Amino acid sequence: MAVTGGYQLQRGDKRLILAYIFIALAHLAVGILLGFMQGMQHAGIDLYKYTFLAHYYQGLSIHGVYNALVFTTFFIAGFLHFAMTYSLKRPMHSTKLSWFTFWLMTAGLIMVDWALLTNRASVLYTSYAPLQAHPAYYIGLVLVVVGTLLLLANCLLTYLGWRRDHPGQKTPLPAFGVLATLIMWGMASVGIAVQFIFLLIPWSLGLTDGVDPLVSRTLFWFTGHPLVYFWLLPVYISWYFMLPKQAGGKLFSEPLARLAFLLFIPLSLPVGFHHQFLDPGVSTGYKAVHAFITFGVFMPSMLTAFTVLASIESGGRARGGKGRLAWIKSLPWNDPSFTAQVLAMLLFALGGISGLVNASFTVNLVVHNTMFVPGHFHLTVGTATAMTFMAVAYWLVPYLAKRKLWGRRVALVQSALWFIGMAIMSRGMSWAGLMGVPRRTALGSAPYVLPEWLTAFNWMAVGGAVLTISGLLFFVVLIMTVLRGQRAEDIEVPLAEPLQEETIPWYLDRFRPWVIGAAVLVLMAYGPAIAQLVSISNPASPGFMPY
Ligand code: HAS
Repeated sequence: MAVTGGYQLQRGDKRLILAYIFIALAHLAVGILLGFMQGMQHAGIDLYKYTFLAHYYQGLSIHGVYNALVFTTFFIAGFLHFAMTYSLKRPMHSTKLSWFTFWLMTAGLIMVDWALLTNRASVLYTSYAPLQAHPAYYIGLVLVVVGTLLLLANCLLTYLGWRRDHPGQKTPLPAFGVLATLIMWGMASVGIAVQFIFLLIPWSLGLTDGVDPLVSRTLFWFTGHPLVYFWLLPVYISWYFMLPKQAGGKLFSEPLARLAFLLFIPLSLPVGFHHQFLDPGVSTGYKAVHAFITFGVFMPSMLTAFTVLASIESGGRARGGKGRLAWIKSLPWNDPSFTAQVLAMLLFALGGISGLVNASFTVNLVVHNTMFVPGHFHLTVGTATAMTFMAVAYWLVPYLAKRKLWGRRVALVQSALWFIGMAIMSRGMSWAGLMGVPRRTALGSAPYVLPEWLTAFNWMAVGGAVLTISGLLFFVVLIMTVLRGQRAEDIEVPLAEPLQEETIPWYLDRFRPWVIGAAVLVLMAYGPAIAQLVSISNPASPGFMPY
């Protein structure tokens, strides 16, 4: 695995990052098991009755929140903390703030865990009103989000300190990626902050009589779509700035990499209505605007596909590979961290294409609220994000624990199984969706299941079972690494250099113009639509806890 940048992380930083990763992975373990139970339920085998869970929807809520919100957010917090300090070669501006952030997020998470595990928050991960959860759930989630904003503040202060000490120098690339991710997220979080603090929390506490589900959903998706790029950009930090080194090559183009990250700031935000194409009360014009911008946010990912592939090719050729495609054979396929990320990319290409299907205004009528959508997001967050984070864990945990990775071959099998399992399961889901199978439904006990759906359900169950085996192997490898891995002081951190040292135009190393651009675009694409929704708002819906 690659050369170290020479900076030694402080002990406290290492502990903090390990703590974030531990919490993330502990929740992922539970999330994966619940995913297995869902797959079985769809195939008609009800495992819930053997557990303390009240029903399918409690299991589905825990599965979604743990995998999509908790695993991602805690892993990202740890990874971004690492990337920031390691690439700027300095500790965070405030160690106290770093630990306060961690404990605040953990306190919030304990509230969320309690509400979910006691069936007081079976509202699914989207928190759609009028489904109502216990106030602890909403307050807990707010604390987690506040934690991510404190991380942003700490990173900004660290960056300003670095800039003062390094006038005229370009921001090191991983730190640049961290800042782009957190700045985009900071802007995006406004929607959910307003929704939770002004609507859902007072409503769940009984301080207000009702809520307007449409306003609540709109605020949710204001944050909800950029949230997926909060999950994706840390992946891109690894693909752009680390993976080329693991491949034995260099980053193909620094300007393209910077441009991709910066484009996500304005383009991630004004697209939320593509989740609400079928909602009444939002004008068709604004939905169309969001559809167009969604096609825009597809572009930085296409830039990524090109740049990352070219970077990997530079590795294959540097390792002696020749020919149009024969260089692929020279890549380090025996490194599980590398292989897992390339496999993740292959499935992410399909996830991206299914995203375009979703984003197409009229085609969305066919797939919305069907199994096609879980088919899409298991290829994106379930593969691009989850598999890349697993791959990062394969070098980051050894680095932090000062132990060599245990069971390299097991880790390779694990990566291959995640790829195969996800391919089979998503195929089943997408196919089922196109036949009209609804999502978020206990299909195994639904009376209206058509015989032609059953084969797709079996694909989903088989894929889910393969994924569960892969998940178990992942935890075996990490636990054995920490307990039994060979002691090693020199685990290297892969940091890629650009292929060419280039002068970068100022706007590719500054965030302000992109933040202003984002604010203007958001005002244009959302402002009048939200003002109109608020003006006709009828906050009359009581809360329902049907499960
Ligand atoms: Fe999405 C729904 C549109 C990306 C996650 N999405 C969801 C939901 C989730 C989610 C969780 O327009 C469900 C929400 C819910 O519960 O209701 N999505 C898109 C589009 C993109 C997209 C256009 N989504 C993501 C990402 C996610 C994610 C990323 C998580 C991480 N999505 C939608 C829409 C809906 C939606 C609608 C609403 C549907 C509905 O009706 O409810 C784009 O950003 C995708 C761009 C991606 C690409 C792929 C680039 C490929 C790369 C790798 C290539 C490298 C290779 C290397 C092949 C353009 C970078 C090969 C190497 C060798 C060596 C050979």
